[in-house]
Amino acid sequence: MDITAIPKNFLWGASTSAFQVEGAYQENGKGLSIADIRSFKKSSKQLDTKVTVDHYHNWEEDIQLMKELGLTSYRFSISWPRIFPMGDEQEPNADGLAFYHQLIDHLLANGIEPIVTMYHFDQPMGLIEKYGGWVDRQSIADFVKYAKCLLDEFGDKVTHWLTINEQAVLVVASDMLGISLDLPEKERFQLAYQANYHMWLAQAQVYKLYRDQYPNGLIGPAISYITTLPASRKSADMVVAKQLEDFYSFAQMDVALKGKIPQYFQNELIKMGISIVTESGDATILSQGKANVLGVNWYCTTIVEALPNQTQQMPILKRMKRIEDPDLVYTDWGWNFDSQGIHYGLRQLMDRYAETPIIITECGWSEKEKLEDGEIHDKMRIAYLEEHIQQIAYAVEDGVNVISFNPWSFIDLLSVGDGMEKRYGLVYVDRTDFDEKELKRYKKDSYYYYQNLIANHQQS
Ligand code: BGP
Repeated sequence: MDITAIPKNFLWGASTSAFQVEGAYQENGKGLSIADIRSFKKSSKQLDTKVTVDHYHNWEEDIQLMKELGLTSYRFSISWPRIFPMGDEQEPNADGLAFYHQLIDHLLANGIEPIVTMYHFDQPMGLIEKYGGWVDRQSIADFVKYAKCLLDEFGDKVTHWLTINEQAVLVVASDMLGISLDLPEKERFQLAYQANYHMWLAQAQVYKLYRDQYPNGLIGPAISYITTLPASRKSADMVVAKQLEDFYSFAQMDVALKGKIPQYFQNELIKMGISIVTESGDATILSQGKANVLGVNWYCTTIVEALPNQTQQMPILKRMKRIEDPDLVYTDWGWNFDSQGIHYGLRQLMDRYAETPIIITECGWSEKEKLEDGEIHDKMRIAYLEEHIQQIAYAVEDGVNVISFNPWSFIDLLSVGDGMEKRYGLVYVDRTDFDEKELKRYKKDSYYYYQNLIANHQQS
């Protein structure tokens, strides 16, 4: 392994999100979010958000584990309903703010740079009940009010901000926005893409707000980037791969970084029969509020093949199919291990956004795991980390401006789809879906591997 191209001031981190680690779902004034409600629907089958790994009460121990690991950054999210329990209050919840003040202060005191996500899948349920959440234009003002509150409180100590996590995932899994998956497809996407549009306007206002006040700080989105590869060298496969990747990942990045909705995205909506309600002045809002850092959630590649006899008049989602590559290893949940994909993906980002700094906000390998004599021998996770870090180093060598690596996840946590069964952590938490036990933390083999890698890199 040769990672000498990675600069000495590189941030070595890890990642989590509030509803997946905190627990304390109703403590000290916290309201309920759509992530809570969504998890309660599955409470009889798997872990929900009520306790998870109880980071809310174990944050000091968890930061100690980060420090011992040698982390120099930690990407986490602030729970929106801990700050505005229903979403529409005029004043924030002081206890909520106090929790994050102590967390951030403690991280900084331990030499760990906080990378803070404002909204990671957990819009307050109050806003969804009141006016439908992001589908309503009022949601823009409510998000901007929340973001402004965070910037007023933490702007002097946090210099790395992420606005919205994986907006494209919210659109596809629209129940995370409070839009029923049972609606007819066209109607569901009509609502979801209107919500998507409102999120774009909201984040643009927050970019402007922050960059006007803190010209040296970094702020941007955290985008799900699924590098999309053609199944063959046939141009038909290459075109669908390009169009899918553009529609799903690059449209989100283009809006945030270039301040304009790309034509290829607008064309897709027309093909889908979707029309977005806009107001005059919206284009100016987008062009005046641009991100200056790119958060990239990168796990795997996807491979697509063009369906026969399809015309360009059909939406991209109907003109291709995803296929598995027999040469790649897949997790039990169908995510491949394709490390050169991150090198290729990062090169594409440089082609498109030049030297814009990039934070790898998520990247990780999931497994079902069980303690063996207090140990976890997570060989695949170590191999995944090693190969992906190597490929990132190659990309850096090529000139890509990656500034921080934050694998998913620092600690075992509630998986969005699969409860406690699907684990990603460097730190194991001894609990199952239904048996909380003592929530004891154990360092996995990957923890020691990463600790060693960071120390060697810093000493070299
Ligand atoms: C990303 C999310 C994370 C995380 C991860 C793994 O989409 O930003 O919150 O959960 O994917 O997904 P899952 O939990 O479904 O395995």
